Amino acid sequence: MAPPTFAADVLEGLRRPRKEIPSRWLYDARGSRLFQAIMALPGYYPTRVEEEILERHAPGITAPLAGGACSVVDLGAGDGSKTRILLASLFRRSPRTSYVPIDLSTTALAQAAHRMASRLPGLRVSPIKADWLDGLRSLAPRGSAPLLVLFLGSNIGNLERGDALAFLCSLRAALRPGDHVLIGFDLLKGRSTLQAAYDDDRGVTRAFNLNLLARINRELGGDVDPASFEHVATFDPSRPAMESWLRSRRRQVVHVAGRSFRLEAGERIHTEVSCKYHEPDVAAMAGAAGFEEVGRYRDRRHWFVDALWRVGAP
Ligand code: AVI
Repeated sequence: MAPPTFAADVLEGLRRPRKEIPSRWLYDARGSRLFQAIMALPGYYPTRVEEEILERHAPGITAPLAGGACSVVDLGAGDGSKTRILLASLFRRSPRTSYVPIDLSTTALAQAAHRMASRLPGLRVSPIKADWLDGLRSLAPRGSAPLLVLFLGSNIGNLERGDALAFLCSLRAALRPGDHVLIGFDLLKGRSTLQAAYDDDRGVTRAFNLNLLARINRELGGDVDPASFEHVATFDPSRPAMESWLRSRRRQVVHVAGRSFRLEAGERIHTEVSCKYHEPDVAAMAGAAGFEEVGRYRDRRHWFVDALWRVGAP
């Protein structure tokens, strides 16, 4: 199946009764920089709590793979700071460790590769520019070294629950016995904490979301006035999830790639879901996707879980 394009996703998404644009398109070069700024915000807790988990548990997490050769495959490497904590721990005990960041963003890949190579001299780094699963599949045929696949930072939360399970099943199918995955799940917590994380008072998340409209203008010849939209973050306890929207401040018609789209005053475009999990969901997902759970690592406040799963013998 051909990969989705920005143009097709935007044109199709704006035609729907509930207008929506998939969150993957938030990450152009400016969007990636803004997301890095979000990660540094005091209220965006996921970065710090996951760092705390990795600082405390890196030796335990990497123990099943320590000693021999191992490839650490990083899906959505971000700025690489969390991966570095794990890699440093593993590389100290296993000098034959290699690092394989996989990302669609050339900028993110170059940064991750450079940062890791400079901080851990001697580490073999082999970046792959691809969709996560395609990149992983492109590793086959590979040597006998087991993989440790990292899917950190609650990236799984940006997939609807059904899509998350489908993704994990595809991930499982691309791996072989002895491979491990480490996945970050953001747990449900108080509403005010969530609200502050997804609608910060410095306006960085607002700029991140509105950048999508600037990207539409730039890349798809749009005439959308970003000032005529506002960033809205809502909490849906029934799922549970935080959701991001762009809300039209007025009734208007916008043009994108030669097509017209009408928006009512107050009408919203859905741009992102960030699912929050209950701890029992984590074990259930491991089983449903065909993994064996090896360990579950939490921060002191139990706000976040990094789950270590293994592909068992057939
Ligand atoms: C990348 N992802 C895990 C972030 C999240 O928390 O859902 C994206 C984000 N959107 C707004 N703030 C952060």
